Amino acid sequence: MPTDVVVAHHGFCFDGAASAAVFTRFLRESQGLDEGRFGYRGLMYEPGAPPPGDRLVHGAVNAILDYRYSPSPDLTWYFDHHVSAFQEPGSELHFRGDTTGRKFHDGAYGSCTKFIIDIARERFGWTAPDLADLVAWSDVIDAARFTDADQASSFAEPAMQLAAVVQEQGDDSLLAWMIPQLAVTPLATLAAHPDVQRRLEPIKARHDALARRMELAGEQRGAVAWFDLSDAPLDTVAKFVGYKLFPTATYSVVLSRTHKRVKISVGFNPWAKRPRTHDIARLCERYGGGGHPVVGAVSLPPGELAKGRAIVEEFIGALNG
Ligand SMILES: [Mn+2]
Repeated sequence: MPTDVVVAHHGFCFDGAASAAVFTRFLRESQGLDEGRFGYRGLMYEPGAPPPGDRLVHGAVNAILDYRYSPSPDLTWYFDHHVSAFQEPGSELHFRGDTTGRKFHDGAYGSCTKFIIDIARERFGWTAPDLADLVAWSDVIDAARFTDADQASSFAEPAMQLAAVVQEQGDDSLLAWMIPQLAVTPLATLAAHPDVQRRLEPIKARHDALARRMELAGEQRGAVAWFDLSDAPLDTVAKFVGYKLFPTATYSVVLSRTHKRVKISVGFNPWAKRPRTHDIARLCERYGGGGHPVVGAVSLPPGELAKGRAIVEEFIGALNG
C-alpha cells in the first residue's frame, strides 16, 4: 500500500520522534486512517539543508513537525515551537494567512510534542491519556527541564535511554520502526527492547568514559567549571556532566577537538545558585562563534589549540567579571 500520509519531523531528536508518534495517533484516531499509510522523514538543521517543502509528496497528506515552516501548497498540517521557524522569505505571512485551521506555531512551548497534544485536545477534542508519559518526558528533555544535573546526565529513566538512542542513531530506518512503537507502547517496554538496549550499550560506555575524563580534567576557577579535553579527539557529548561534577559553578567552558576542528563550548548551569549575568552568544560572537544566551560555541580550524587556549583564558576572565 502506498504511503499517503507523509510525516516530516525533526530528525535525530526525541521531541521530533515523539511529535511524529503523537501526531500519528491523532490522525489515525480522529480521521480513521490505517497505520500502514504513514511514512516518516527526518529533517535536519544543518548548513545548506534543503527547504522542508522539498521533502513533501504531491497528492499525499503532508505534515511538518518540530521543524521550519514551508509555504508549499502541499503542506497539510504544521506544528512547531521553534522561534526560528519562519526562515523562508514570506513564510511567516503565508502562515498567518492560513485558513485551513491545521497549521500551528507557538514559540512559548518547551516541546512540539506537548504543543500537538494540547492543540489536539483544545481544537479537535482528541485525547490520549496513555501518551501522558511520552509527552511529559519530551517536554523535560527538549527544554532541558531536568530537576538537577544528576537526572540530566543519567540513563536510569526509560525515556532518557530512548532519547540517547534517537539522538545518536535516529535515522529514518530506525525511526520507521520506533515512531509507530512510541505511539502505542509504554516507554519502559520500548526501552527494554533488545534492539534499543543493543544500541544503547556503546553510547553509555562512551558517555561514562567521557564523564571519567571530565572528572580528571576538570577544575573550577571562580564561577567557571573548566575542562581541557583537547588531549584526545572527542567522540561524544555530555552536556550536563560538568554541572554534576561542579554544582556550584555558574558557567562551564570546554576545550575539545575533532579531526575537523578545535571547539570551545560555553554554557550556563541551568541549576546555578546565581543568576546569569552574561550573554553567551554575544561573548562567542566576539571570536567568530555564536549560539544562544545560555549556550554557545566558537570553532577554530584543526591545529589551532594554542589560540583555543588563549580564548578559553579570556572567557574564564570575562565570565568571572
Ligand atoms: Mn522540539
